[in-house]
Amino acid sequence: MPQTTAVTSPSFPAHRVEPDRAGFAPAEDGIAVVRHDWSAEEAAAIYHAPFMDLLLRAQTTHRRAFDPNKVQFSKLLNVKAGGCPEDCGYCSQSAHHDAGLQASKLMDPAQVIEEAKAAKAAGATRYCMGAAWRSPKARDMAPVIEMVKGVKALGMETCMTLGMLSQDQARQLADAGLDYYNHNIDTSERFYGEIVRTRTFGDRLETLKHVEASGMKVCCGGILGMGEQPLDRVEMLRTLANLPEHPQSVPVNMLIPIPGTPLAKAEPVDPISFVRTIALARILMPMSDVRLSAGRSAMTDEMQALCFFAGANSIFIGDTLLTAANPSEDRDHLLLRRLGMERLAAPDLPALA
Ligand code: SAM
Ligand code: DTB
Ligand code: SF4
Repeated sequence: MPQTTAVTSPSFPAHRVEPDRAGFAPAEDGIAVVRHDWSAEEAAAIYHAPFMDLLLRAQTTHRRAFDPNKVQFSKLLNVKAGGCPEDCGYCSQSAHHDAGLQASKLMDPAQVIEEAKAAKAAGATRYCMGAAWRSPKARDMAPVIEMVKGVKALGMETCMTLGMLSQDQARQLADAGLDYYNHNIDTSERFYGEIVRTRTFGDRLETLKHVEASGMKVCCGGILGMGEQPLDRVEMLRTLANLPEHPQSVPVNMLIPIPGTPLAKAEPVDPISFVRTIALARILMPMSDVRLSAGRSAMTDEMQALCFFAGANSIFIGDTLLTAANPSEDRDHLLLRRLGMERLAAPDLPALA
């Protein structure tokens, strides 16, 4: 019998139910069962299940904890572009590749706060600031902390992705009020070395431990379409689901192939396999936000709709991610309107007009 912890959403009464053999409570129990002991066989069986069974199960799981017609909006800002010493094969910002990107210095915090105001006006409830660093230097901490405090003062949730963090740096960011730290494992442990050679999978887990210990929420996911096998997608998600705490936010990116990077000519991922991965993330981590992240510009509306049905409940809004394109505000609003979906409003933000 797998170990389970019953976790309820605010709208459901707290009670404990026995999961079925695959670890799921019957749908009518209205409860999300959070497990940390998924076996490789179980996770692979879910990923490879008949598509209709998989989607129904993912959507049923989703409804136990979330309003299925609401989507959370996050906005990204690259606060320090390019010149990164890491060699991540997908990234336009690595100094190892020639993607033609102009490197920049760390932005002025006042300017970042102005940009955040515009994002809030566009409906974003979370502001995510990224820097192309292996890890922040001591002198970077003061301006970064000023950014966190300024953006939080606008009533937005804050997220940062600055590379590896020491325990002390994680504590400083937590003390400044940073809500989330994004640090992706990107793929399975066995495939990781094919994509990144300047750090290890273990290095990533080490930073995640520091983030978790600091009390910040963890945002951790990966990328599909880098030449990985289905097993790598399953194992990536199983690694996250078997952590002592599930990441509160799980971004699933579809590779944006960037000319000049080693993955510029990677074979695109099959959309059905992408949706399967979203569904698996939702099923393995029933209480976590699953973000349909990079790559939406290359997705059809129908593919995005299937991703929402499979349990994705968050997107990045705005024309630009960090360096690459994202769908326009108009396209996103039209899509959500066609689907009868709405932005998830933060308690202190007005509903979308
Ligand atoms: N330097 C920090 C780090 O790597 O931790 C943060 C920035 S990094 C750009 C954040 C994440 O964006 C990566 O871990 C990867 O998952 C995703 N990403 C980067 N380039 C991408 C691309 N071309 N297509 C899809 N996702 C990408
Ligand atoms: C994540 O998983 N995806 C975001 C965020 N975390 C930082 C970044 C996507 C980057 C896409 C490529 C680019 O804009 O350069
Ligand atoms: Fe640097 Fe992050 Fe890009 Fe890797 S993904 S090269 S660490 S900016």
